Amino acid sequence: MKNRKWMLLTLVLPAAVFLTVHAADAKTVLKVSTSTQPSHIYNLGVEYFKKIVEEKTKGEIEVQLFPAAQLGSERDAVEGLQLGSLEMTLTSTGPLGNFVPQVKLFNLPFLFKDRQTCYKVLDGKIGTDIADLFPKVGIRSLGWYENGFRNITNSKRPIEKPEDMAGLKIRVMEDDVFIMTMKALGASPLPMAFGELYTALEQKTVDAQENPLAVIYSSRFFEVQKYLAMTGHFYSPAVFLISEQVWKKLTPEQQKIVQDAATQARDYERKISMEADQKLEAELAKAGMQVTHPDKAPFVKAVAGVYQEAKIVKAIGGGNEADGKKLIEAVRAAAK
Ligand code: EAX
Repeated sequence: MKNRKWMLLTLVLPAAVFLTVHAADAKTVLKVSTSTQPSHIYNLGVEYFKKIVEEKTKGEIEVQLFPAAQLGSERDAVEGLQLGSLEMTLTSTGPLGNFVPQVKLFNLPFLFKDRQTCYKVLDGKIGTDIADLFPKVGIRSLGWYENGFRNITNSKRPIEKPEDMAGLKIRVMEDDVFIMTMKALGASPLPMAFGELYTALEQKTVDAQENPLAVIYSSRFFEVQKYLAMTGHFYSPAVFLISEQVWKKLTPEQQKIVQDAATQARDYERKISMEADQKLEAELAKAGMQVTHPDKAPFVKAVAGVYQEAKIVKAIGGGNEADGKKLIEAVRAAAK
């Protein structure tokens, strides 16, 4: 009896402790940061990804989602990935052009006429070539997701034509393409992180903002904005990113599971984004917003000059204006 006790104390117990500790060690936790509310399509997409990854890796990988900018802004998230202090983020291309200038291509106004063209370009050579630049700055793309076609809301007046934008203080994402576009429409743009936007609208620091319906609805902007103009002036891609150093620590099997899950979740997220666009205009009208459907042609004409901005075209070409022009033409050709 005494021997058995001794055996237990000297052999089994340490072994059990060892296994428990190393089981915990073996588990990889992937924290994912987003800027939007839990009900937003981004987070539904990440939840979809989480389910597949945790099932396929039998719990070896745990995905933890932090929505609503709990871990900081989209720019903070990208910087966190570069440092390795954060593992993943699903972000708009808003701040991304500051890390990989070629991404500004996808920030150009009225670049895409419909979703099929977007996906063809993003999932095709152009989108893949640009995504392949990311590891150089310590991040890796797992796929182009969707934020959506952006529309303008404001608290001042209905918008039917570009002239109605005159003098509107409008919040934009932090990139010069958005700033120049709003200036071309006669508004006065204010770049600001998304997390500060609701308060800025509520306190009337700004009169207006622009986002896809899914963001406007899930962030309850209808509480602080009266007018919605369905301009669709930017198609806003999103991108699901992982820290390059985190990616390199995964086994080849884990990398395959993570990439496959990200691709499945991308298709799911795009589907629910399309569905959101179909149903949310009516929901926003029911919530009290006055909706207009301006003719887009005068807006397209008013912002055409942005495509000639040397600084932007050069950035899109990775510092070479001729390459920038070629890329823009290539997208336009694909969009035909
Ligand atoms: O990515 O900043 C924005 O307006 C974005 O659309 C939002 O953060 C979702």
